[in-house]
Amino acid sequence: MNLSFLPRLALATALLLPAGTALADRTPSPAGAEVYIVSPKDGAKVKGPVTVVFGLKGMGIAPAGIKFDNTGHHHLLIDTAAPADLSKPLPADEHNVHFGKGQTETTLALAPGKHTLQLLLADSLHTPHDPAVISKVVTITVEK
Ligand SMILES: [Cu+2]
Repeated sequence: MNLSFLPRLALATALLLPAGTALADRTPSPAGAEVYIVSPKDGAKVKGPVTVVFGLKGMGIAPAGIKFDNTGHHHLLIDTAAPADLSKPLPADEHNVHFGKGQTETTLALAPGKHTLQLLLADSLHTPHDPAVISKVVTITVEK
């Protein structure tokens, strides 16, 4: 079997990519895409349980595993900072909650006190888009 075409094919592919394009396959996000927390508002004092409503502009929602241009699913970062390296799939734990069915809100049982909430959209494989579509941090206080 003659595989000599393979190196040439790889070279041709590399030449088609714009300068600076990483070969790691992060999904592009369209210009102007924005994710935000509709409620609660930053600085809000609320009583638990807390319903968090997700907002998205300029992109659509698709369930995890479904690859479709300009879509993703929500991830809610609870009391944690966004990962420094956004080129990898997001962890899934109590601080990094995936909404892989395409949900656009959730209700959280948060302990009384201050909490931070931040939304991060990610692609079908749970990796943030490039550039990342990430919300401002919302800080709330849950009252007893
Ligand atoms: Cu995910």
